[in-house]
Amino acid sequence: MKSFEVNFDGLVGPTHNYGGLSFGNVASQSNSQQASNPREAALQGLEKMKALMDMGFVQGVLAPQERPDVAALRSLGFAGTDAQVIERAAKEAMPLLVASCSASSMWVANAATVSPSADTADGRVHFTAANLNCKYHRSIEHPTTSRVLGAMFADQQHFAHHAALPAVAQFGDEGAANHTRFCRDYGEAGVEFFVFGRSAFDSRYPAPQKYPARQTLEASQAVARLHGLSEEGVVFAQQNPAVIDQGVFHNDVIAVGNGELLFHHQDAFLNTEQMLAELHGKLAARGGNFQSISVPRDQVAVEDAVRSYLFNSQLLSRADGSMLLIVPEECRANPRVWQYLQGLLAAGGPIREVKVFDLKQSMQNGGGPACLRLRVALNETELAAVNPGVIMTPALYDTLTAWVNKHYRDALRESDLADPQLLLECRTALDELTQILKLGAVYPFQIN
Ligand code: SUG
Repeated sequence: MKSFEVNFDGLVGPTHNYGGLSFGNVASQSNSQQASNPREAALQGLEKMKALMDMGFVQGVLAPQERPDVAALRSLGFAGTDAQVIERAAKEAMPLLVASCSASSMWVANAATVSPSADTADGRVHFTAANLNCKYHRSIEHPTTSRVLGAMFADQQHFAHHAALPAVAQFGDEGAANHTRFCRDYGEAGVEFFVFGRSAFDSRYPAPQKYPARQTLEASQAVARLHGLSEEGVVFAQQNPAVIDQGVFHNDVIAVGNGELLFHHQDAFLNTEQMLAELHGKLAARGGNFQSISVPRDQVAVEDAVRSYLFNSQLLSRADGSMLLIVPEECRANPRVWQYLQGLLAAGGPIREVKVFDLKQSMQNGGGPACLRLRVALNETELAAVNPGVIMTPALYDTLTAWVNKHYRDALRESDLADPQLLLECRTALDELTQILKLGAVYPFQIN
């Protein structure tokens, strides 16, 4: 049976703004308070989805969340009508209003961890929504994420959904941003690679000094257990704490994997040689031939990787078996990174083509091409069981583009977030979106 890696991209929500909310994420902190352009952000994301669809990849779309999250503000003690809740939060606790307005659910690599059916004990595709509990503005995403994923992958014969892990730092889970899967073919059993930043219960593992390590070993282990993965099919590895302290807040800022290939920075991991040997051995036992490309620090410094998001790229397998790398414009703007990429192509290895996309609106909050997509490997039967409303087609692209142009503002500043009109605009837009994507009622305003 044929199988595919389907990329579900997060559609940027109408409140996209630069809130400076993510300590440890250099872009988020340095662009704080700048005016954003939600319309441009959403259109940039749609362009990427369309381009991949046009190249023949199966492309999906993942809906944004209801923001401002009035229910979250109510749970923090702001009361009255919805408009009063927003007004009071703006007056008494602006940072909480900003957090409740974040469109951060666009970075769907953090929505969940997904294990394909070939890897799991019960032969279903498993999803665990990420608790994202390191940052308040992201910790409020998972209940809606679970409902949206449930509406996209509803067939219980093929899809199993797990609630987010306990919402404490010891089980900090950031989803697929710290998870990659290696395989010979998407439909065959593979090796799932879980990368953690620290251990919550074992002090022998080092931890970063300056910035938080968002993913714990214990969270990764729990997800692997929930998904019914076998010991032969998993490898756990620790991120180098020194790079977390340089702004690598997720492993997908410094490494990306696909098929039999891991593309990573020399300084990405601890105990790299041992880890690569384990990956090689486990994939070989599954009939695969693991390969890695290590980018030397003297060609691309960690700082250049963080600024350009070279590794936050999408590594895609083309029909002829070669690979394509989707990178953000910032890679072309960085002479060292661009030179490295030219050399990589000239070397004639597995990566044969680099395509550049303008994702500046998202990049300014630390979200590149890979952050914007959730990968779900599916066989033909499973793909047929996915809600067809969320699979990108030329008609859906046109409809979504018109929907964005109709509903989104082209400028948003912090002071705009207090406008109760923004809430109404968002709800009107999202109500229409659930009809376009055939999701049913998934948002708090539709349910309560
Ligand atoms: O969690 N930025 C996100 C970026 C997530 C990127 N995802 C991956 N690497 N997979 C984060 O730090 C910034 C929001 C703000 O500051 O307005 C933010 O949440």
